[in-house]
Amino acid sequence: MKTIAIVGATGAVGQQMLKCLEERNIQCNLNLLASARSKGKKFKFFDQEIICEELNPDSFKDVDFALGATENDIAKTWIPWALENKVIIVDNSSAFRLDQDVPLVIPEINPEDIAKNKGIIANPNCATIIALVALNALHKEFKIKRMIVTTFQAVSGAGVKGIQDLENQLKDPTAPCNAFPYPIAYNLIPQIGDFDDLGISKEEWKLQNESRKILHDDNLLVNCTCVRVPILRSHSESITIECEKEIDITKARELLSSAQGVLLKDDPLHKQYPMPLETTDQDLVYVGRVRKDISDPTNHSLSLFCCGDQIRKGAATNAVQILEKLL
Ligand code: 11C
Repeated sequence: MKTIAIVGATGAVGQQMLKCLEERNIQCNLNLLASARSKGKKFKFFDQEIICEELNPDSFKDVDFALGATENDIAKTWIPWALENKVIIVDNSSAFRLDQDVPLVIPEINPEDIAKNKGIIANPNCATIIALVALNALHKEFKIKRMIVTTFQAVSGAGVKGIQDLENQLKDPTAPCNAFPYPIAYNLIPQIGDFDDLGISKEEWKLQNESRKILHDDNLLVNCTCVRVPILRSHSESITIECEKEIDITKARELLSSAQGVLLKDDPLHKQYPMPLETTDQDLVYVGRVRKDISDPTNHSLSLFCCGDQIRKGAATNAVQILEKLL
């Protein structure tokens, strides 16, 4: 039986990885690794009780695969330890995503890239995963040249602290902000990550650079505004695409209705469209509000709205799907 380690096992994504392994019936020897603070915490996995251990250079001696759910600086510390022990790593941090030797994979889109790994496979950013799962079938048919995206990102993207900030501030709007620069309850914040000289945030650059890598298209144009909203764990995105081929809306809906990982919920006259409350704690990306971009008289553009669970498909589920391919 293979030995799998979850590194960062006690965080929101690490805990979801554990649940995903169980849900998908991945039987294994499981090692749970985290900081000294979490050493000794106990978690259930199938019918076993697993005790969390402190991450250290010897943690990877008998490990075959590691799922990484740590911040970049921690990932940069432990991943070399794991590589020395020939562990294959699926890492959810952004530390190695754009490295040439590191495939960046959404299993519905570019599973073939997994085979090019040299020990690390990177899991993309959650907003990127949700957008590209929604767009993949359209890209294959119409060839997207340009994307204009506005995201509405859940507080879970900032981890357990983000969830706690929202829950506390909904009860008491003066409760402190630990994960965000401003209160998030009854508010929204048009900043995710630091800005550069162009006024573009790190999260907005990720959407461009990661999408180019996953779709193997360095010319893809992406303009994005990332916004944090007071929603617990589903990201939503309003997307307009401009394509090489003329858009056939009926064909677009047909493609979306059978696209892998997508649930088409698109009947606006009956108030049927994706919403983050409904996409919480499940693995599909819901797509709706599919329509012509009426500002493009050439009929090469289309707009849609999509939602997906940030902790699941945006992070843990995608990583576990990659692991399944490796297994
Ligand atoms: C957020 N998307 O919602 C971020 C969290 O690159 O994996 C994930 C950051 C990343 O805050």
